[in-house]
Amino acid sequence: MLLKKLYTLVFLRTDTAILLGLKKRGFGCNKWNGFGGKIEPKETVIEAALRELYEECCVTVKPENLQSIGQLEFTFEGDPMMMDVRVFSATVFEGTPIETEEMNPKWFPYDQIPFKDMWLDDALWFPYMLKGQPFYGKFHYQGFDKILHYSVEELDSMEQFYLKHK
Ligand code: 8OG
Repeated sequence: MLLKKLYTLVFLRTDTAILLGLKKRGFGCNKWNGFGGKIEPKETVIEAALRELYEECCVTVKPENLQSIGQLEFTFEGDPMMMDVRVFSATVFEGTPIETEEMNPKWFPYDQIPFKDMWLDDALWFPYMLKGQPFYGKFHYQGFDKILHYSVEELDSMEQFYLKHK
């Protein structure tokens, strides 16, 4: 049986750049990524996304300014746990990103995204996110450095996707 754990992942964007954070500890340490983490009991996905964003870079986003843009599912050879990652983006936010115990934030122009220092799969689904195309990606890893197989599907909307996958 496949077990499932929910995670959030938030990207702040401007017209010219995307905010990434260099993860300083734990899973994905030393990789650039968006801001997010596990959902706590009794929290909604949106609440968790906003809490993690604030904890990791001290930026606030109003729930209505959080755009649901994708879902990612990660499985690892020999591991029954599936990571179900809900991806969001926001262009309206308050505060200046600052370094925290978990992340060191930095703005990257869109043509300078550091894919070689990010999760391998990111290069495969970032193009959808960057053009605002809702997506559903599935990646099956062997270890953390090899993708055995994957798919990325374009969706009409995330709302329709979640209605079908309830
Ligand atoms: O709580 P923790 O920091 O361990 O949560 C992991 C975060 O990393 C969470 O935001 C989801 C995110 N994440 C993965 N796998 C991948 C991946 O392959 N690519 C990206 N961009 N983020 C990932 O868990």
